[in-house]
Amino acid sequence: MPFFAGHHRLTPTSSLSATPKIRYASWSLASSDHSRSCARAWPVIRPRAKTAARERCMVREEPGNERPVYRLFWDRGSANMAPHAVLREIGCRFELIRVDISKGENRAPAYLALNPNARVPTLVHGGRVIYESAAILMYLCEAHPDAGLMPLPGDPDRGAFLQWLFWMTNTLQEDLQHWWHADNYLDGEACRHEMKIVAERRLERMFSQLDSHLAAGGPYMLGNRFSALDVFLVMLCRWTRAMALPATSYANLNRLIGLVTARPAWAAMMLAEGIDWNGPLAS
Ligand SMILES: N[C@@H](CCC(=O)N[C@@H](CS)C(=O)NCC(=O)O)C(=O)O
Repeated sequence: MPFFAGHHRLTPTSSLSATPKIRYASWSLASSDHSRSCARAWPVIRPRAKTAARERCMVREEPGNERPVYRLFWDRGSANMAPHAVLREIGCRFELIRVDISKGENRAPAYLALNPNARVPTLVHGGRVIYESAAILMYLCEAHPDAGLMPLPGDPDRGAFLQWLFWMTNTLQEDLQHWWHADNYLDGEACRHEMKIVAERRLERMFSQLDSHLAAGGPYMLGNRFSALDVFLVMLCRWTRAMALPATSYANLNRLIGLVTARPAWAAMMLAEGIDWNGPLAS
């Protein structure tokens, strides 16, 4: 019983929401039988024995072994896009569980028990819960080295991979947050407006920097080597499409966007999330 670790367990509910081709189970957390005796941090994640109402989104299903390996809590077009596409690149079994931010489901106590930041994505793997899209990305890539989606320790490209991924998540993504969610930072409308202007200016510089990097050594962030970094970057590029200078305006970034969006895994992710490049954005 290694994962009797917290206060809740995940159970499916009977309602299902429809999206193209795939239906996703909605979810709830119920008190664990073991909640009183266990003090560790993470909720217990245990599906009910009967899962007839649950339809899983899995690729490469193996007969006789249909349990999803991973559960990804997501919303349309959100920071889950990259981990979601990477799950499909890897080809492992997984289940998508929608957290509808527009309905406040990310603030439900059940979800907060998984991710106290009230953000998506969250990945559940066995009894482990991981949030932060870049961390999930690395976790998946390292768990599936055969997929070749990131340079592992000892690989000369590893430093560049880590550098860019951390820069993207703590610098580029931060300014995208300022642009989309100035309301998270400032109270006054005038201040928010100014914050958006500054963020957009900073983003233009960052996308120019990326474009120069790709011009000098593309077409991918690691030269000729496709990696999860490219998927992460293209996710962030999509979030610029309502800006004066979207990422598609930069020739080398646009080439990268073309390469990544042509991949079957990316296309399947977009279809499953019910979005296109110009469609709805939750971020
Ligand atoms: N640094 C986090 C950011 C996640 C994030 O901001 N997710 C947004 C959607 S893209 C969210 O859940 N927003 C809900 C809210 O702020 O209420 C990550 O990369 O996972």
